[in-house]
Amino acid sequence: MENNSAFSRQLSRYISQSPILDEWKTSSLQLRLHQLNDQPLNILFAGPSGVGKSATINALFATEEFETSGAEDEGAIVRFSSGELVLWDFPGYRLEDTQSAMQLAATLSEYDEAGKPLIDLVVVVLDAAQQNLNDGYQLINKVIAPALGESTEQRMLVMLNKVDAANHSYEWAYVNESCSSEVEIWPESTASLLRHCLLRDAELEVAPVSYAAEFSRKADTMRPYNLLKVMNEILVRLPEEKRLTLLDAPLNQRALNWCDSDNRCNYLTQLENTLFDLVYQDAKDGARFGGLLGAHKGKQGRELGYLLRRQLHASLKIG
Ligand SMILES: Nc1nc2c(ncn2[C@@H]2O[C@H](COP(=O)(O)OP(=O)(O)OP(=O)(O)O)[C@@H](O)[C@H]2O)c(=O)[nH]1
Ligand SMILES: [Mg+2]
Repeated sequence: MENNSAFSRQLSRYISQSPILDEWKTSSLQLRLHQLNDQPLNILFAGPSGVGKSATINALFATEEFETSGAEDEGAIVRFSSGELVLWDFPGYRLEDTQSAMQLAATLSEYDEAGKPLIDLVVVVLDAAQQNLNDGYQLINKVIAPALGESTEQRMLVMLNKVDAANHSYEWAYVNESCSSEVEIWPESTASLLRHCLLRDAELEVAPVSYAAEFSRKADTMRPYNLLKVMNEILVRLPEEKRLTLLDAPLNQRALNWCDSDNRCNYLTQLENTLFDLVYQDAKDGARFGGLLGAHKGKQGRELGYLLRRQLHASLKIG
């Protein structure tokens, strides 16, 4: 089935079947996809207990299709693997737990056979609804930043989960099934505070992303909020050659999983652009012309844009 095929495999099939792409373009695109294929990618999720690390992984990916290890032992690191992607779900961090801090620091200091850092990205999840973010803050400041050193800003993403629970006084706007803009007022001020403190204490320029892995509604529906924004933030922090590995893993295809956002930007367009630039070398911002992905590169660029969107939308089960 189309939706279950790995992103790059299906895209490669579309490219070879396209009547519009000429022989030269077809082979250069296939070569590029080949270069991007099978690149190992490790993403580690860390944060205090109960902040929603596992919920975030489950919102992003169809984890039931992943191989799991470590889940049988309580308090152990759980690893989800699919193809070349490994997601590390670290147990909840507590300030006084020096052993788990040492285990995390040691993992972040590991190198692969090629001499590159084993962990490509650390996603720090914090609970925006919590009054006290000290555990999470110290985790960044005392454990992660010292272990990542100069690469901290590139290799760490800070995310504020549970925006739905953070602002207790706001009312869910049911009009058009969309979130009221106040939903982010409290998380946004928390994000600013975190940003200020990390700059002051660790000279780190970090912009936390607010989202909800499980946005709870009054009605019985529950779906994530700002998940495409999260996906973009993860993708742009990965080494270029590893980005396709993320899309090749089975993504969550629950209905409307990717649709709710703060609408400050068209996050789907952003994702399409990043992917287009990755596959069609020398392209910038999706080479859009008249809003059409790839059209600035002529007929063949437009065709790749069309094929890429088709497969991306199938992978996310949208549109
Ligand atoms: N309201 C709300 N609840 C959430 C959200 N995300 C997760 N939760 C709930 O928060 C609780 C903890 O989520 P988990 O994913 O188990 O948290 P965790 O960080 O993996 O916790 P540990 O594995 O114990 O460290 C669960 O009851 C989730 O249903 C969210 O966006 N909004
Ligand atoms: Mg968990």
